[in-house]
Formats: sequence, structure tokens, C-alpha cells
Amino acid sequence: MMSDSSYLDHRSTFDHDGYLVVENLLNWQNDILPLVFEYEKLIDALAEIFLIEAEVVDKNQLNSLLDNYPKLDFPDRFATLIGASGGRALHHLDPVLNIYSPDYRYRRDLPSAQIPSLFDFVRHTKLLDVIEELIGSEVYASPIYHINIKLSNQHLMKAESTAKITHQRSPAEDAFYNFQVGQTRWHMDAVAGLSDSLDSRIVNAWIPITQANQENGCLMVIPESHQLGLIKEIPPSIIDKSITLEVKPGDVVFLDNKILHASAPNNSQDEYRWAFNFRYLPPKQSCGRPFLPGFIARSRQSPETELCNSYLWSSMWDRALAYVTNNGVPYTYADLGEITYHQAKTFTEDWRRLTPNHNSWLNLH
Ligand SMILES: O=C(O)CCC(=O)C(=O)O
Ligand SMILES: [Fe+2]
Repeated sequence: MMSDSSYLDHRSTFDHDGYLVVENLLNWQNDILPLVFEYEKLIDALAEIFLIEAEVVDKNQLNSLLDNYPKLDFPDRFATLIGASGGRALHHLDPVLNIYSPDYRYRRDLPSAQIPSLFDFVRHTKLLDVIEELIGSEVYASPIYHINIKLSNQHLMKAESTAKITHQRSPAEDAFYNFQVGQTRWHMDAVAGLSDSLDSRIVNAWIPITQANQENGCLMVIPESHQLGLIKEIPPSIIDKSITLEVKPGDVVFLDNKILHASAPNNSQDEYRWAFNFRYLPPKQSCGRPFLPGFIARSRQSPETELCNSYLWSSMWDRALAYVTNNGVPYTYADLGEITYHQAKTFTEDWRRLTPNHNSWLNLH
């Protein structure tokens, strides 16, 4: 149900429906544009690096790719980055998902993807005010966050052709390619975490950066499906009950960790559909990925424990991703379903002991 923040009780709507749309929560100019501006710069820097690194046989061809790049519009630039990196730029931009890609390897030599404006966005007061209504005054920002830029067919083809020119593998071979830039299949976020997080009150803030409509790949949800318990294979009879959520930049969709959702395919001519999603939970509960760094985003009880410094956040990520690359991911994606609740709980507690605060993340080797 669409709700206006002024007249409906957010918490009861969220608890009942399993999701909540707050329209016009954020302001494009003040709240969203600064992040878009910096994030596009990051994408452009990565594109230049991957193009220069690519084995283009013909130097003239490389120069014309580089010369042409700034003239391209955003989806063409993003598709160029994806193609020139054989999809691996997505590993850098969205490590949380891609640490499970078979060839994931953190590249410390690239500019950090955990940019200050992203950190500031995760901590945005307007987001945290709604999160506080939904989960209470103590808020931990989960390390699980994603970026999904869904490309039209035209731009997916551009990624393929750039991969050919730059002698990269087809980006479509990448493990999570479709999930990230194509159509996200039906799932509940809860299945991607260790089982000790199943009872955590995790709220996902899904934030559109562009319009998201039925044509370009908006979010689809099955209202009240968060009450069905853990579902891995979703029967068609349930999917029949799905609805589409058409939203605009400034609106924010809050999702229960167990609500079934997916994205529609991007069937538009040349639009891209860009959204971030960030997860929040009460600090004492399990986030499902204890070996990645979250932080206290808001604490009314102990405000001094809030992490406010974006550079410390980037460094925590740097250490954690280097650690995962050097020591291996503690468990595979396929293991997730096999690990018992008890094993998961012990694993989370061990990591908590190892990393009680941000300084301890900085100490990881
Ligand atoms: O952005 C989308 O379309 C869906 C993303 C999603 O479901 C996720 O990241 O868990
Ligand atoms: Fe999801």
C-alpha cells in the first residue's frame, strides 16, 4: 500500500505489509545528487583504468575508446566499464555479493568503492529517522548493501561489444551478472545471510536514483509474504499475488528481510534503472555476514559509539576485503543453507569478539 509519511503509522504498515513506501522522503538536489555526482566519477575513473589495462591490440582503437568515453551518456559509460572489465568492475562496486564469485579478488590498487558520499548517504538523517521508527533508536548499518544498475538490452549489448573489443570475457559469464544489471529473480533477502540472522529485525532501505517503472525494471513485491517463513523455491501461485512498485527518485522503499521481491526486466529502449539498497538492524542482532564491517549508525543511548568518519569506514572495508582475499571467504554461498543455526551463532560470536569496534577492523590482516 502506498503511504504518505504524514498520515499513516509507518511501523504498523511495515509490519503488516512487509514493506513501506515513503514518498518524497529525500530531496533530489540536496540529498541524492551529491552521491550521484561522486559515484559517476568513481565509475568514470574505473572505466579509464580498466580500458587502459585492457589488451586492446590496436592502440588507435584504445585511444578512440578513451577519447570517446567522456562524450557518452551514463548508461553507455557504465556499459563500457562492465565490458572493459569483463564484468569484474561489479566485483569492486558490489563486493558483498561478489565475494562469492569464484574469481573474486579484492583489488586494492583501484580507487575505493566505499566513497565518503556513500557513507554519508547510509547515515542520512532522513533515512535513519524512518529506520528508527521501524526498529528502535539503536541502529546498526549492516555491511550488506547493494548497488543495482539495470541496463536496457541496448546497453547490455554495448557491454558485450566492449568486452569483445577489449578482449575480455563476456560479462554475462559473471556469477551474479543478471542479478545486478539484468533482472533480479524472486527471493527474500534473508536467505543470503547466515541462519542466525533469520530472526533479526533487518530492514532494507531500497533507494531509487532514477525513476523505476514497469518498463525499465521497477521492484516487485508480494505483500505480506514476510509472514510465510523461509522460502527458497517460490511457487507460481504466490508470485501471482505480486504487485509492482513504481517509484521516483526521492521515494524510498523499506523492505522486511523476509518479504519476497524481484525486479521486472528492463524492457525500455535505452533507460537505465539505478537503485541502492542498505540494510539496518538493532546492534545486538546478527546481520548474517559477521566477517564484513558494519557500524553503529545511530545510538540514542551511546551517541559516542556512532561511526561518523567516512575514511575510517573505507579503511574498515579495505582491511576486510583484503582479509577475505588472503584468507578465503569463510563459507561459500552454497554452504549458507548447510550451516546450522548453532554453527552460525558461534561463528558470529567469534567474529564479534575479534571485531568489537572499528579499531579492531583496522587491525585485521
Ligand atoms: O534493485 C533491485 O531490483 C533488486 C535488488 C535486490 O533485491 C537486492 O539487492 O537484494
Ligand atoms: Fe533483495
